[in-house]
Amino acid sequence: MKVFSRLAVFAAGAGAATASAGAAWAGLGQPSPWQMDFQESASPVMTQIASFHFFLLWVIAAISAFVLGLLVIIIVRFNARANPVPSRTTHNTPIEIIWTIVPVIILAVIAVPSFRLLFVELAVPHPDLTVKATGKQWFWTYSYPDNGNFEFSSLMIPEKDLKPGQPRLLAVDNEMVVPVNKVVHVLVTGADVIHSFAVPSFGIRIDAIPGRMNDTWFKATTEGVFYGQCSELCGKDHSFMPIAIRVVSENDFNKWLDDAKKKYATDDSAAHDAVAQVRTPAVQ
Ligand SMILES: [Cu+2]
Repeated sequence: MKVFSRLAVFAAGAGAATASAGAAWAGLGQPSPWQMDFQESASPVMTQIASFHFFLLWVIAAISAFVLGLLVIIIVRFNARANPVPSRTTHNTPIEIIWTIVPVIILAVIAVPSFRLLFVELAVPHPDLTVKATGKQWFWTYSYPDNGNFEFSSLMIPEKDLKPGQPRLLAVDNEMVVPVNKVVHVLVTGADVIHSFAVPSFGIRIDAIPGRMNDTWFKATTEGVFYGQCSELCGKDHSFMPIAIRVVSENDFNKWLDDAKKKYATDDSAAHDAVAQVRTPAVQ
């Protein structure tokens, strides 16, 4: 009985968490223990992805409940004992028309918001700034082509060097920094093999392909640090090339830009490349 009461509490908790769009158990910008849902949204695109997801969840739940209901009716009313002489009916035109048309209507109802969301994700609004992210084995470099064109590498902080508050496998030495409430156009490419640039709280994920420039965008609505990970198997250190984006006020961003222009004036990515080569022979 104890198990059942615990299960009931768990189910109630899960229901409450789902009802509040998962806010209770989902981290903002990073995963949280016992997370049940998406990470909390910090961009208009992710908000739309989450609401489309919950809309679909209701559609799926209704269809599943309907099918389960039909099965229960058949099992109870039409088993061999309850219904010893079965009907020999093979066709019913009205029902056949209904079970063709209703699924078409359901698919159309799903398709409209689905395509609308796809266009929102793909059509980049006029950007306030552009950042180019290049996936390498196994770290990211970021450059700011319309703000001095400096470039810097972003490497994961090893577990032994983590400071309090820095999440394991996610914190990096040099974060990508962007201003809050600005449209950031992200150019994404790969330098060696295919990587993938993904930040759950912004609802972005796009492949970083050598020889090709992909692009995506986000508008961060909250200040803070938002983490993501390479999301395309790219070699032995695939799990150790996190993405960290620090969202700051416009003032702080301009201050950071001034410092960064000096700090990264000399291209240090070549040095990092050399370090990466020594540390881990590239596997193509
Ligand atoms: Cu990768």
